[in-house]
Amino acid sequence: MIDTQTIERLRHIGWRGQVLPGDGRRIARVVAQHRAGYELHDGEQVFGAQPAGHFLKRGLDPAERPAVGDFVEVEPGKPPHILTVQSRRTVLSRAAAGERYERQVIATNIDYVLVLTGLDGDFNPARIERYLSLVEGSGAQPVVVLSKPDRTDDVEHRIAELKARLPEGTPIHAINGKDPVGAAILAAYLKPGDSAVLVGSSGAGKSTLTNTLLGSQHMATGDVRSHDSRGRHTTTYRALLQLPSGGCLIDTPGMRELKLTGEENLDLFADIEALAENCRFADCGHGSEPGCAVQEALHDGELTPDRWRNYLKLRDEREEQATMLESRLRRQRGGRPATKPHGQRGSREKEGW
Ligand SMILES: Nc1nc2c(ncn2[C@@H]2O[C@H](COP(=O)(O)OP(=O)(O)O)[C@@H](O)[C@H]2O)c(=O)[nH]1
Ligand SMILES: [Mg+2]
Ligand SMILES: [Zn+2]
Repeated sequence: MIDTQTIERLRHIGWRGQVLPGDGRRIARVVAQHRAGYELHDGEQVFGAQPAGHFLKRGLDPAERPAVGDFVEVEPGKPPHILTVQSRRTVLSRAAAGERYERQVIATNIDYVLVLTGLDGDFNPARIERYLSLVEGSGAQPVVVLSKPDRTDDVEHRIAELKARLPEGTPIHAINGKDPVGAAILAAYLKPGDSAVLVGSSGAGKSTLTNTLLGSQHMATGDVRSHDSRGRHTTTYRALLQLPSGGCLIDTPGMRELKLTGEENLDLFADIEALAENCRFADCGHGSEPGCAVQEALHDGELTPDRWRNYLKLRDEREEQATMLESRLRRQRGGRPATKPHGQRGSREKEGW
């Protein structure tokens, strides 16, 4: 169905589709997910909706359920029901903490991932690399945003450190989250129809920056419902917000653990992988072997020990997660569970941040 007005409206909330569904269904975007259901935006108004029964089936990969950022087809009714999730342009996900392998969708249909890190005690290049590894698999572009530049006198040095460490061309901006003039530089990633998601530790300044970007529309962050089913007053948290710039911004709660999903390719460390090709022995363990190109680069200062350690850690984690993902997929296909090729790895180290 072609309905230019509706299509135009949907463009405002980041829809890139061409054809509307028939059958009286409408398209809307998931702006929040609550225990009690979803909040959707159709470019004009926000309304609550329930997932159709097939989304609640046991054994369904949680990553297939509607998530913030999704465009969904909705069947009108009281309440309206989400029937299908339209195919996702990009998906940022992580693996859930814990023993069982489970992918968790952070946000979908996003163009940019704003990786926010405070320039105070929060600053941690290895964690930024972890975020960038997850972003690599998402299809979205990473942007490093350093908040709280007023909390250190080391801004230039830290930017230089990151520039040397991260892939060339990765945008890096230092922005005081409370300063609208400084935050305006992010407009380049929030053009009309664009969507960006803010990720970073709790306390990094995501909500502060979101409010600054919202400017006079500040109040739109919290809608007060007159009553819920119990008659209490509740505040509805909305994750996806339309900004005055025309873009959509998704704020996320701080995530303590950001496990790789196993689908990453770690292009971020391509230079280290290329380096290791130059070791004298094909099976070099990069320890005390003679002719080890890695040890040489570490010795020359070309490779920092911190980045090398982080690479090894992320590489092992990705491998372990990929094995779990593989066996999960095999089980879904009805085959027998795969046994781990590496035997049981004892360590289930938790991130200390
Ligand atoms: N000095 C300074 N404080 C900031 C900045 N950005 C955020 N904050 C403060 O950091 C704290 C946590 O911010 P918040 O936005 O809630 O972080 P979130 O958990 O990532 O959403 C608040 O007290 C903010 O006022 C900044 O650029 N400079
Ligand atoms: Mg917050
Ligand atoms: Zn080596």
